[in-house]
Amino acid sequence: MKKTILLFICAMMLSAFTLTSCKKDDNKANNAADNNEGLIVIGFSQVGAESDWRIANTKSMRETFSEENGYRLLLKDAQQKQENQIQAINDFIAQKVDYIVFAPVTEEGWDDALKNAKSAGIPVIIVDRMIKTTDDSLYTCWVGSDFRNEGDVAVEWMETTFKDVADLKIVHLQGSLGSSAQIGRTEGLAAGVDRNSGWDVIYRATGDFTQVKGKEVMEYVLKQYSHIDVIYCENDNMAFGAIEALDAANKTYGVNGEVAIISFDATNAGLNETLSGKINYNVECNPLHGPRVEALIKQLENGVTPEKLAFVEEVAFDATTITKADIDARSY
Ligand code: GZL
Repeated sequence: MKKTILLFICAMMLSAFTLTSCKKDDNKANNAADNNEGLIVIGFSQVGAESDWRIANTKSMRETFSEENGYRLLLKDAQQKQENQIQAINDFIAQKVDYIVFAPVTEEGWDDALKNAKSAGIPVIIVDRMIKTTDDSLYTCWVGSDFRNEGDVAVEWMETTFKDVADLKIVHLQGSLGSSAQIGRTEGLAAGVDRNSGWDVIYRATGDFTQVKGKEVMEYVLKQYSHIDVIYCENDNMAFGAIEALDAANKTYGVNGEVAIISFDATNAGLNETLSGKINYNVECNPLHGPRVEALIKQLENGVTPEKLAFVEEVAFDATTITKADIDARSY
C-alpha cells in the first residue's frame, strides 16, 4: 500500500512539474505563437532623440534588431524623462518580452523597476549610460563608453595646448545632469582643474545635450564674460549651439579663433566641424551599440554568461590633423 501511495505522489509531482514547465514553455510558445512567430522580442527603452549621437544609436539598434535578423524590437522613446523609461520597463514586463534593453537617462532610481524585471525572470541589458545600484544582480550586463576616460583625453589635449597659458578661462557646457556621460566628462575636467592652478571655470551650466539649450547657455555667457579661452562642450550638439551664439556675437573660435572649442561624440556633423577648424578637438563616443548588444543576447541565448561590463574602444580627433578620409571611413 505504502509503495503505491509513494508511487502515486511521485507521479503527481512529475506531472505537476511537467505541466509547470510546459506552462512556461506554453507561455513563451503562446507568446511567440500569438504575435512573435518565434522572433526574439526585445523591449528597448531609449533616452530620446536629443542629439546626433542618439539618432545614430537608435539607427544602430533598429538595423540590428530587425525581423529579418530574427527579432521583434519594441522601441520606446522616453523624451529624456526617467518616468517614461520606468513606465516602458514595466510595460515590457507586462508584454513578457524576452529581453529588456535600456539606456538610462540618469544613474539613480532604477532599483524598483529592475526588481520587477528580475521577479518576472526577464534579463536586463544596460547600454550606453550606466546606473547606480547596490544590487548588481538587477541587471545581466552593460556595454558602453568610459566617460571619465573621454574627459581625461580631452583634458590631456588642453594641458598640451594651453601649457603656456597662465590664466585659462573655461566655460563648461555640461550634458544632462546625473547622466553617466555628464558625470564622467565633468570629472575629467574637474581633475584637470585640480592639477592646473591657472585653470578657471568661469561658468558651468547644463545644455542637456541639445543644440537649443547649448546656444541659450552660450548666449547668456557671452553677455556676462568678455574673455573666454575655451568652451568644454560635453557633446557635439551643444557645441553646435555654442557656435551659433559665437557667430551671433561676432566672436572668432576654433583653430584660428580667440575661443577654442572642445567637443565629445565625434558624430559625422561634429567631425565635419572639426575638419573645418570650428571645433578644435573632438573625443569619440561610439553609438553603434546594436551589434554589441546583439552579441550579448546571442551569448545569453546560448547559455553563456557575458562579462558584466564591456567598455568600447574610442579615439579622438584634432582639427590640425584630421582628414576627410578619417570621416569618410566612419559609418556615423
Ligand atoms: C553618450 C551618450 C550621450 C552623448 C550625447 O554615450 O549617452 O547622450 O554624448 C547623447 O550626445 O545625448
